[in-house]
Amino acid sequence: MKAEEILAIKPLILKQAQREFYFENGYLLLEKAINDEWLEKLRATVDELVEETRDLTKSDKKWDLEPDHKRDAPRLRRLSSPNDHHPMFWNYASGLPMVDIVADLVGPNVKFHHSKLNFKWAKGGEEVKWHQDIQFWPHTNYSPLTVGTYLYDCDDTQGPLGIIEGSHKGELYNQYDKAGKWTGCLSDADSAELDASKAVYLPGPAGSLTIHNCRTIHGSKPNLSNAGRPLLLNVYSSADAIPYTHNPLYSKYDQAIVMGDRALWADHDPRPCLMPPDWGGNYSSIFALQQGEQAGMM
Ligand SMILES: O=C(O)CCC(=O)C(=O)O
Repeated sequence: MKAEEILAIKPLILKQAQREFYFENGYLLLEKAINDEWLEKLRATVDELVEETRDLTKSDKKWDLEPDHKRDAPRLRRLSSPNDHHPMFWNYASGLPMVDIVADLVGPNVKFHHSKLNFKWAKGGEEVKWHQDIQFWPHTNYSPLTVGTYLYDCDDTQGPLGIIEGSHKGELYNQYDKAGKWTGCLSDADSAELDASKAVYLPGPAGSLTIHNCRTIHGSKPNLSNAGRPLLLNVYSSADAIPYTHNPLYSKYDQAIVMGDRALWADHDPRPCLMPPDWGGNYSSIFALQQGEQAGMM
């Protein structure tokens, strides 16, 4: 669906001005949109799952560990596809208020794509360099968006999500290096050219949502503070956006309709999209990739 068509439908939960802001700027911050009941359930689920990482010594398809992860001091970068690992996460991602919020931005037929929980552990949680998402998982249109949920308060020192305002209307960048290796981020030269005055960081109290469009340039600084920054990320699209490459974080819920109906017709945006490598089920996480730990990407 086109932005004008979505905006013409009465919103379920967002204010019209918030929807207009999203389409104009490519992002939205909804402070304290999620209540304490949800937060408590999600936090308890995370704590339960983190316990199982104590015996791990290397990253796998589920857990991305920081290099100095230890039994008595876990340091995690990412839990991939949390929705596949505990029903609480999927209840949250496919329930209210989440699906109403997303429907107000992609239209009444909403499809799920993938999820991840980025921890950004205290005292060193790693940087995510400026990048755009859609080159990782191209779709026939640019409706896909990512909703981030701050499970705890996140201030400026904890590496909140940052975005380049309005960049969803600009170009899609080449996320391969000169040797043809996928880097998953803008080159240093391209990053240096970005308009720094358009960089907006999105700290927020627990239960706040960050929403960014799949074309929006975004990233985050390292977390050098004493408190972690678990950010639960869920990706959705309009049902008429059809992926045409392998899902790098494949989920059993990939393509699940969480509101409305499946699309009978694909909607095509004429703007071209850079193709990712053939993931072949090999992707682990953007942290491993950007830190140069992931081999065989081309
Ligand atoms: O966790 C973050 O700060 C950003 C994550 C992100 O951009 C991604 O995983 O694509």
